[in-house]
Amino acid sequence: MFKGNSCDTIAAIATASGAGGIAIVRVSGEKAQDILKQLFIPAKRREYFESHQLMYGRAVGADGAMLDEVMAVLMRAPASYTLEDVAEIHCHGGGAGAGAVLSRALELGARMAGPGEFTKRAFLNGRIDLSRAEAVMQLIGAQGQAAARASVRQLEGGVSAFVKGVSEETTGVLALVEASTDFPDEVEEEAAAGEVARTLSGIIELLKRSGDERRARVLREGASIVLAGRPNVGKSSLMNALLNQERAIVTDIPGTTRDVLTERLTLGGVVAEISDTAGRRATEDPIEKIGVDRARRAAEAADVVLIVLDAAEALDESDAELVKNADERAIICLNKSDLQPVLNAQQLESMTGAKIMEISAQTGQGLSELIDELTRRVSFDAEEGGQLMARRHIELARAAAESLERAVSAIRGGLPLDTAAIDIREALERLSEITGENATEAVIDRVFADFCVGK
Ligand SMILES: Nc1nc2c(ncn2[C@@H]2O[C@H](COP(=O)(O)OP(=O)(O)OP(=O)(O)O)[C@@H](O)[C@H]2O)c(=O)[nH]1
Ligand SMILES: [Mg+2]
Repeated sequence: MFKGNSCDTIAAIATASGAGGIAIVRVSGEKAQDILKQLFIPAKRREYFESHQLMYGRAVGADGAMLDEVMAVLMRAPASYTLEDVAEIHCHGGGAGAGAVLSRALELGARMAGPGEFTKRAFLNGRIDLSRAEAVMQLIGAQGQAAARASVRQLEGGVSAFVKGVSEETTGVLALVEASTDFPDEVEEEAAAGEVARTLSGIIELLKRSGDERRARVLREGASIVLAGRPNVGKSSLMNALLNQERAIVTDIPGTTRDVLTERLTLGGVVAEISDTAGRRATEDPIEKIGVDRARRAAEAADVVLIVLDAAEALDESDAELVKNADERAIICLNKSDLQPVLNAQQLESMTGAKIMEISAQTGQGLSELIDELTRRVSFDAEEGGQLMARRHIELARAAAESLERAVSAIRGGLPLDTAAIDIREALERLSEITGENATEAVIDRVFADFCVGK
């Protein structure tokens, strides 16, 4: 672990740019207190720079002229975000006042902070581990409550605790491996090998589950739901009904929708994207052709595919193809079930194992059941421990699992137990990179480069 350059003092505007109630200038480092005392004049003398005491007063320039009317607070080390002396000056929003205050802080000896540099200091000074620092950034960018909850859990140390648990178990296995090589007379190698392989398999399972990329992506970015079906079955009508707004154009002319139309939808606290697409049919129209092609690609990449059929019409070839190719992502929506039925669920059941729901986009029949089903599919128990969210963590968990798999196959292949030790150590190494214990400067720089300035 190396230390930050604590002699230098950094400053930045910590709030988002643009109009807003307040804009905060944050200063951290040895000179923070000194800088605050020079640029801030409190209205009341008696509350003069007590730590963690919000003060009212004026921010002034070199000539003593007022830059802004502000509130200011000094947080003395180590009780601060960075563990250093931190000063915050709360200016009127809009950026002009904060800009002037920041310039003054720079004149007084601070330097402009890089992206995430305050949080980086919190990490380098040992207040938080790397996974918690990353949680701060995820929380800022969180889409929907589930992502926010997952970030908060990570901020509270969920990832650190998970990594610690897995590492301890793996270390236990390593100890057994080492004992069997160091004291061959006392440890029965065959029995030990069996136990090592079993325990490692359990750990591998756990790592793989926590590194499920699809669940992580759904948490980070939201699930994608795509409507598919032939023209005129009511895809756009269903999109509008689910969104509760007249978003897509609906007409009785087949081929109305030409392009992919995407909107946001929140289902059980998870943000999802729903896309309406062009009805699939063979066509000579070059524009429609492109639309149909895009529809196919959108459905291929989706987390959930809503296959829409017209219950008042017999199944045609393109319907049948969609139904036959329905996989576990599909929900078959038998739309227009308010009309005299020609097609029913029983007929379809023999063709597919996919979930079939009778609905009407027009009357709203069956829609709440469909929404429940969608919610169930896009939201999983985000409270469940151990789901990693950040790409970096997932890659490391996967690399650790691969190392352990090599260890298991060496043991199962009858190789001496100590050959597995190298792979087990490697897995432990990868795990410790998640919390940053062994992170190199390059890794740390990469993590913080994605942060915003001022955080
Ligand atoms: N009775 C009834 N009519 C419906 C229902 N859903 C849609 N329609 C009608 O079916 C026609 C086609 O609806 P759209 O939503 O435009 O169909 P689409 O699948 O988007 O069609 P394309 O964009 O051409 O692929 C319109 O006249 C709708 O009013 C329904 O549940 N019941
Ligand atoms: Mg349409």
